[in-house]
Amino acid sequence: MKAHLKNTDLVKQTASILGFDFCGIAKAEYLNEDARRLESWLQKGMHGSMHYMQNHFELRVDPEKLVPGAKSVITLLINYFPETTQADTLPKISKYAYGQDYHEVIRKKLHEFLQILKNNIGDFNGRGFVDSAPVLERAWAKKSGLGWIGKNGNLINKKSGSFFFIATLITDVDLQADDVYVKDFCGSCTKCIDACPTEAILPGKVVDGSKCISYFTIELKDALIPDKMKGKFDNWLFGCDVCQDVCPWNRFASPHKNESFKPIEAIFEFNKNDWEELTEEKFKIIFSKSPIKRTKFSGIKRNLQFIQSS
Ligand code: B12
Ligand code: SF4
Ligand code: SF4
Repeated sequence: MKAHLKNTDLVKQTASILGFDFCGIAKAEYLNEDARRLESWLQKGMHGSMHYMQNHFELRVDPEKLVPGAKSVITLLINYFPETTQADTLPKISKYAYGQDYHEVIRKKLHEFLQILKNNIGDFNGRGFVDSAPVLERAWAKKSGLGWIGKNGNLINKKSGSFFFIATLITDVDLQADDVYVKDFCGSCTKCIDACPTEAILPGKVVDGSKCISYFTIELKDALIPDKMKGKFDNWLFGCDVCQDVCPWNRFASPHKNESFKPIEAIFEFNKNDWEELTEEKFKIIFSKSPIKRTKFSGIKRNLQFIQSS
């Protein structure tokens, strides 16, 4: 068997052994169209106060800048759709934050991934990323045939919907790319646009980050949520799942079996009073391994106050 086919098999097998649900491969190349979309998004200020999005433009659109000699981009999806969801009366937490912090869980897996590949192939240049690096993860997932970008901006897989984390491995190993062509199955549906509480979903698959509840409740640091958003948060305390919950393709979502994403008890137990009475010390203990720590204790208190005053 030719070396690149043998290595491609190894990549796909390793992904499955390490518990990734889908694995796709794309040829590493400059992301022309995505660069234009990103540029226009930034120019319109849709990143709000997420200043990190303005940095490293060239790294985001050119894999060669992150890994010199890059030949292949491997995209890995990992399901986080839970078996049960919160009771309707509780302050809402986005499903991705029910369990342990995915950054840490996936980072460990990516490290193991690279180690397994190196043990078999020999040394090569390769770097794994999940969420926090200047990489257009959705664009690579689309390019490697794992799904299409929905009108709600999310990567949607026809078999399983959109409740997936995306991880990216860029390498100078030559691999067989997957078929890029994946049809867009949104059709004439507009459910996500109609349901978005803050009208953050614009035509042309553009999501105005600066209007998204996820931005206000997680990314907006040390600032108050603007009054004009009052009455629009529909009890979301951390993140927002509305545009995914209404998406017909998420009827095909099946519960994950990942122990690390098992919900922590507080998510299903804390009502408004419990959140209100929560002290900083307890917050730090209960959420020490949770993605919720990103917004810090002060962020959670601000969000709580905001939804209570709405
Ligand atoms: C900044 C950010 C946010 C911001 C801004 C959102 C946004 N629209 O960009 C905020 C805080 C609002 C946010 C919210 C959420 N996020 Co977020 N976020 C990111 C981050 C760090 C960067 C995204 C980015 O580069 N945005 C800039 C815009 C311009 O790029 P983009 O949305 O990725 O779209 C690109 C492509 O999709 C492409 N594209 C779109 N349509 C088309 C059509 C064609 C024809 C072509 C060629 C290209 C194309 O163009 C864009 C530029 O390349 C990524 C991680 C990463 N490094 O990629 C996670 C990420 C996108 N987020 C993720 C998640 C899970 C969420 C939430 C669901 C969390 C939640 N429940 O609260 C929400 C969903 C909101 C939404 N509807 O988009 C996941 C997405 C998983 C998936 N299945 O798609 C990611 C990949 C994190 C991860 N590693 O798993 N997020
Ligand atoms: S996550 Fe919520 S606020 Fe953000 S685009 Fe989707 S529905 Fe709108
Ligand atoms: S709700 Fe409809 S329009 Fe929105 S992403 Fe899903 S299929 Fe596409």
